[in-house]
Amino acid sequence: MRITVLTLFPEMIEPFFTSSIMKRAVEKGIISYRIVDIREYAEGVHRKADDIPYGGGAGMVMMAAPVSRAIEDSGSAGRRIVFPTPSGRPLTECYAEELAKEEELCFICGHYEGLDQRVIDTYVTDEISIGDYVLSSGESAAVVIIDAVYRLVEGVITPESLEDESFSSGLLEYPQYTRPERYCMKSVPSVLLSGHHRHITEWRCCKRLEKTMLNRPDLLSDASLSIEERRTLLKILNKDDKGTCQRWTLSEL
Ligand code: 6GU
Repeated sequence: MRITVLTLFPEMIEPFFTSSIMKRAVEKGIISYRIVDIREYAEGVHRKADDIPYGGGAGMVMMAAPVSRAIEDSGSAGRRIVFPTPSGRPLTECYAEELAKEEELCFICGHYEGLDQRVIDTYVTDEISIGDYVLSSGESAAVVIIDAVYRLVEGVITPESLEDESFSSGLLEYPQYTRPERYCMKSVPSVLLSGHHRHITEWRCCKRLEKTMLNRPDLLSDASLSIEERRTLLKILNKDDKGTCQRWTLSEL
């Protein structure tokens, strides 16, 4: 996958591509990237890339011309072009999977109050929001979107790592532990030391349901739960599968 990032602040983007798993993906040749400084396409001695909004209001708007020139010059016109914005379509794992199929992705990082709508109308294929809050810059949102997408590209991480994780089944992840067995008076749950694979699977299933119920109850209605998972969920909810209340304690989980 080839990733192009258009930005007024290249120094905010570069470290992401030269660190950790992304660094390895770039070295392996699975991902290639290009960071384009929009200011290089701005005119005048001051290389002005933003101006006041028509109709009044606070803040500055990124000008159409420098951004358009950067898009055209990078050969991204007509490709999938993402504009991270709080007023975009919400990013989900499913959306990330769709973007991961692309050979080429371009990101325009907005700053100030926004980007001239004519650039969006002409070039942008995807306006994406990463959540219901406002960030001061599009760069951090672009990095979040790129991270969610590139890791799904074949060869970046092992298929086993993707299999069990949050959202892939519609549920959140179970807790993980590593050595030592005791740390600060806290022990690793004994089931994980038992070597009993069925019990471990059941415990993890239970924890995923419990965590999802506590942190993201909205996900449960959409998750396709097996009969066994439904039974476990009912048990967590303190009921048996006939809806009768049972006595149950936290330590059983
Ligand atoms: Cl994509 N950009 C900005 N600036 N703020 C956001 C966002 C994006 N998504 C949520 N908040």
